[in-house]
Amino acid sequence: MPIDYVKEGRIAIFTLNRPEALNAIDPESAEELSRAFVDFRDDNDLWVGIITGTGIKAFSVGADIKTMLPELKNFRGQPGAGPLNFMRGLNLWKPMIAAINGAALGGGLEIALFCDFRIASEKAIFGTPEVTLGLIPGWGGTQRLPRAIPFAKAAELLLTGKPINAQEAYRIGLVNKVVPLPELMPTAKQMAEMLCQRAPLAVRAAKQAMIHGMNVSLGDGLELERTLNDFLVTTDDFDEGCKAFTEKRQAVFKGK
Ligand code: CO8
Repeated sequence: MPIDYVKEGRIAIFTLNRPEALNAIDPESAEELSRAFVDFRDDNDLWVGIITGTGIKAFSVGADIKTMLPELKNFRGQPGAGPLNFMRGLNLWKPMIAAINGAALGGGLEIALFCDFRIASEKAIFGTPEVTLGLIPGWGGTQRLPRAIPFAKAAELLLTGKPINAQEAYRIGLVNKVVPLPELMPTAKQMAEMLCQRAPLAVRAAKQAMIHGMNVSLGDGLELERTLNDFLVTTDDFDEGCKAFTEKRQAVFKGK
């Protein structure tokens, strides 16, 4: 299977699993990943996702140049989420962590940018080599990268296609943390478990407010924040969070 999708308690783990092609995304991988993302989004028992790659060399080197890129001509002119675009229009508000075990290039970096947290192994590299192929990123990279890091650094990556190493990625704020490879998944799981202790509906509302808020006026963003909080104060988890604080104990959230 090009995508390994497993559920561990409240955590979903997606593993890009085509090591013979450095975990490049072919049409079958895109379809499987799309199905797994939808399952994760709709399964109430799952609260946090981790996405990683098989092997020590690559997280993912992006779209499969041999089998995926030739398809692009067939899908010209399709607005919104085309059949090859498995990250668009998902409205996935559950937190996602990218555990970047190696090269994250092109669409591989775009998958990492789709996530909220990026943890990298020391040997990981990051880049958008699409301009070397006569293309630009097509899974959100031109939009998410300049929102994630300073514009000049995004321009350097997007316009030159030259990769940067993990230390530079940390320095410019592209990744949250750099760890030795053996500590990568334990660190990602530790972060996921910490997120699972927070009120899940509040975590999702915070993500939704951040992402929508980046694209609207401050006034509209503040209104969205108010609307989300109007909903959160009606939840059982809000009552539980306040009660647990008063009783000096850890809150037990249910996502209700
Ligand atoms: N696609 C298909 N196969 C790949 C890819 C790829 N992106 N990258 C590597 N491979 C394959 C190689 O062909 C090779 O296979 P084989 O042994 O059968 O020849 C195997 O993986 C190992 O690769 P290398 O021998 O090249 O390994 P090296 O260590 O020498 O080099 C690199 C590693 C530097 C990562 C090199 O493989 C490379 O430059 N790869 C291309 C990376 C790239 O350009 N990625 C961008 C792809 S385009 C993209 O992601 C656009 C996304 C948006 C699409 C929009 C859709 C709607």
